[in-house]
Amino acid sequence: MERAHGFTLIELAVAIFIITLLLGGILVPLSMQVERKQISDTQKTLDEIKEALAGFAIANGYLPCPDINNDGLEDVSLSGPTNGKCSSSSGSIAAGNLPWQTLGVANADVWGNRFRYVINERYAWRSPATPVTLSGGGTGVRVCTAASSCAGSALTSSAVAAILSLGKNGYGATSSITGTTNPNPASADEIENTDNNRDVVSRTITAPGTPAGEFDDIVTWLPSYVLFNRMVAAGKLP
Ligand SMILES: [Ca+2]
Ligand SMILES: [Ca+2]
Repeated sequence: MERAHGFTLIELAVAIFIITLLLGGILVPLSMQVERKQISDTQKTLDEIKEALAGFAIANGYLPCPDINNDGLEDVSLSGPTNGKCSSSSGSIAAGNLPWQTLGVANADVWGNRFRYVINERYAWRSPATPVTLSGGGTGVRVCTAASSCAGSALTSSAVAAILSLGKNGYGATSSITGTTNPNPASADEIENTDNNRDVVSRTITAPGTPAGEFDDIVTWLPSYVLFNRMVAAGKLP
């Protein structure tokens, strides 16, 4: 009598084990690929926003103020001693969310959170009539690679503005979906990017629990000389 050929239980178990290993090998890089795409899409959007900011300055002679009430429109003080200055002004810096509607750009990053916007407030003044001058002025936005030594690791100390996505974890960001603020960040470098002062951290992404601490913010900035160049080319400066 001939025995029917087929898989024994052990053979089946081995086959399933191998298939599981193969699937795992495919699926992990896939999720990594999606994340990489989300990050590069965000960088592209940040570059577009930077172009829109330069265009806004060419059209108006000043940059927009941050949005602080989540309606997408810049918030400018229209009376009193701060008349014509940003509502979010603190010292020489104004910080809040990107006024996406004022600029006509994306209203959120790929994770559904508003972009943050930190500006040397001098460039957003409505008075004097020409706040952007070749001599600059005020205290610039400082971009560095570590909050603990921002002066010593500065990439620039004179940026006109910085635009940030608070990354996949979105800590400290305003959610475009709920309109509320997400949980606050825990690491020093991510806290630096939500604390409304002139310092902004831009560095490589690191996971929670690593020596450098959790960091997934994506940052770009508008250097003063790039803005001057655009405005001179457009005949709006000097
Ligand atoms: Ca607003
Ligand atoms: Ca900061």
